[in-house]
Amino acid sequence: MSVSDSAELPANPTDASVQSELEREVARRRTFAIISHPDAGKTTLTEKLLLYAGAIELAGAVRGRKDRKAATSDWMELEQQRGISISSAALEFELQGRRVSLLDTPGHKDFSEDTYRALIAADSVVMVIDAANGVESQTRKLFEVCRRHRLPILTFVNKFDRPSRDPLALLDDIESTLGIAAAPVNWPVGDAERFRGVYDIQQQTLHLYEREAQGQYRAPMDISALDDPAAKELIGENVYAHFRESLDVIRSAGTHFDVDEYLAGLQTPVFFGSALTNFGLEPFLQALVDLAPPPSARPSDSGIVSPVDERFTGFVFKIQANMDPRHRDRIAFVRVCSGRFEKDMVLFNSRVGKQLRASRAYRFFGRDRETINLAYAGDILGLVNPGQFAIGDTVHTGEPLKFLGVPRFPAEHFGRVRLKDTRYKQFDEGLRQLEEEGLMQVFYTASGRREPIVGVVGALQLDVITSRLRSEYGVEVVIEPATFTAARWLPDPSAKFTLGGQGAVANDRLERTVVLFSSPWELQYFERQHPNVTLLAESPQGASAA
Ligand SMILES: Nc1nc2c(ncn2[C@@H]2O[C@H](COP(=O)(O)OP(=O)(O)OP(=O)(O)O)[C@@H](O)[C@H]2O)c(=O)[nH]1
Ligand SMILES: [Mg+2]
Repeated sequence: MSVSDSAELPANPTDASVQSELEREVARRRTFAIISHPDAGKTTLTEKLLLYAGAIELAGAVRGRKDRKAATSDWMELEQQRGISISSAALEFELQGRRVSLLDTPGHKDFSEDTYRALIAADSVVMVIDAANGVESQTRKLFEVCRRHRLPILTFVNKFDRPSRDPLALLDDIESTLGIAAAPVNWPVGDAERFRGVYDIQQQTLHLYEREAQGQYRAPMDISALDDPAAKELIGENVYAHFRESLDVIRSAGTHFDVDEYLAGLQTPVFFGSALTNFGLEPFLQALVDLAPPPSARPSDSGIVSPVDERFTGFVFKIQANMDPRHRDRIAFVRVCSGRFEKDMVLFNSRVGKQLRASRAYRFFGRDRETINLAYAGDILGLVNPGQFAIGDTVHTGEPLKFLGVPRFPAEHFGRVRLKDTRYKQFDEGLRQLEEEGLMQVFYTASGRREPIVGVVGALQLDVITSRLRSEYGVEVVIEPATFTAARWLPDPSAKFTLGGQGAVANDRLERTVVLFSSPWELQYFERQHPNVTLLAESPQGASAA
């Protein structure tokens, strides 16, 4: 789904006289995803943006002491144990008259399917770069997806409280590695323990910070002029001289920020700071409010859908079970693409052609939820999902339509799940619900339904399955490696074929035939031997040919 230029949005979100309620509400929505290589600081930055937006009073930590509050967006038990994000989290809050929806995504490649789907739900992106590491491999891959969808990108170069690369070299890295113009909006003063703050290039002011012990509260900040002797003294002669030198280079020869270039995805404004110590956060948050675009029009199979189109449309980009241990329900996360959602609305799901009443709708703040009665294009809406939705479904009122392009990746890692106790019912229910989330695919071979094969995109997801079956369904399993590398559905049940080697024939939950191949070579051989047999890399409901 690419961002289209044809969105006709009113320029002034507060000009009530000429706008409908729908236009006003859409114009004030800002929906963005935070992306990067693992560990660059997405979750920490998310937490601090919430702090600076006033959405939380005390910032939690990704991996802290036991008595320290956890980060809002890493709410899952396994995330807190490991100090990494596993699943994307949606956070919605009000800020300066805007309705902001933020998606914190996992950086690890094993969870990248979830990240790609969150990107599809966003209108713009925050790209985080570790100041010591520069542009890393996973950032590069995610950037390519952003470019394909023409998503505007703001860049935050993080961890300047640690020894960092030269800021000029970092800009150069962004430009040469990613092929996008990088326009510094502010410039760092010092690094590591001599990191003092940032200089706002446009406003020509120095923002000098003091460290706040654990970064739980806002860091005290002073604003002064570039030549202020007191500021110079505070910064220190050497650091100041070096900073001035590189600032002069950037002011004379650097890329200048241009909002249209940013919105077109041709340029990324770059901010420097430290999410951990709360340096450089308010200028960044302000830029998000000022620069990030409102919802744009989106292509569907029946033409471009404008966000201010009266009818309600949206698509499911994520399903998550058991977010709230008290409710134990399954939530379908819907990105609203047009119109106005009302509680109890009768919606259609274009895949199943059935109507349903949206009687329970929520907005989310990490794990926390709030019942809502209304939502507008741009919002991330949570609908309680007793098995009605699959990832990629379009929900709508009015004439049928489908939004395309919610990615599904074929499984590449396989394991055999063995139940270690007798709670078979819970085991089966857990597998079914986690499969619905898109965490894995489940296949049954001759050894029966008690020892299914699961297929995942990244091997770490096997750990997630084991952990979540234990904590959410109360069943102990072990997952042993299975030597398959690909699964392919056979849409024609009467297709004749022979399978040699280590491959296996299995069924999915709906008794459809799936062939499990033990190597890419075996798959290729099969295709050559059976030119008339159609193989699908996805289950046939939302299938694309392999
Ligand atoms: N020194 C320093 N450490 C930071 C900063 N920001 C984050 N960290 C640390 O870096 C580690 C990773 O931070 P996260 O916020 O979990 O990174 P992430 O990008 O969300 O990681 P994944 O979600 O697993 O991809 C944690 O130990 C953080 O405390 C920073 O500005 N300075
Ligand atoms: Mg994270």
